[in-house]
Amino acid sequence: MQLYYAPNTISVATAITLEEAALHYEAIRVDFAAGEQTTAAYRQINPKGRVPALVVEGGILTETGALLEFIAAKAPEAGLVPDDPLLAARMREVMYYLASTMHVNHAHKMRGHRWADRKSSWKDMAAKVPQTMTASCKYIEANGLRGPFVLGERFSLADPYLYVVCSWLEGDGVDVSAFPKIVAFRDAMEARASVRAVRAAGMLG
Ligand SMILES: N[C@@H](CCC(=O)N[C@@H](CS)C(=O)NCC(=O)O)C(=O)O
Repeated sequence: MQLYYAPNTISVATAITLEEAALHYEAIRVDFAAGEQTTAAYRQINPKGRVPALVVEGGILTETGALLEFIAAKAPEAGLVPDDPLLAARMREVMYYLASTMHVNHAHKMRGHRWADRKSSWKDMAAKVPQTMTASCKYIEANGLRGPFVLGERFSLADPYLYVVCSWLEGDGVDVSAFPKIVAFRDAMEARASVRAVRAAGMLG
């Protein structure tokens, strides 16, 4: 497999999950500073001009949630999705929230041009990010984290996803000291070999 990624972006959640699953992959860095994700060549890989994209036997997959589910299905022995339907749905409840709300809140800081044409509107959207990300943290702190991990003691696909989103909090102007469960969750993730490996590879930092 080949993972197209950029450091500190949501694509790193896929790298962490590949590490957790002990699946071999080649990491290919997309140069955001040079706008490589917007080039015609990269759009052949991901027509959305975003990372992650995962090249697998039979095609190219995009969308973090889909990639994580694919990895879990390829490595069932890693136990990344609970068998219990309620627990599995709880895991996805957090993943869908991250994809549809919290990541989108974060994107308003740098990517206002997606939603509005006036630069003054971009500034206004960016100014709102500390507030919307803090609101998301309140939700995660109260309802998203049942223990050290999303499902309590049990690690699942929601954890690498949440971890990468939570690595953006300081940059998004969130006072993390108000969220002790999130801080403890980040510490628990940072102790894992998977996170250490992607950090050592320069994907986080
Ligand atoms: N829903 C997508 C979102 C992907 C996404 O927005 N990735 C960002 C990085 S965090 C990106 O590639 N941005 C590049 C750009 O907007 O030019 C997923 O989770 O895969």
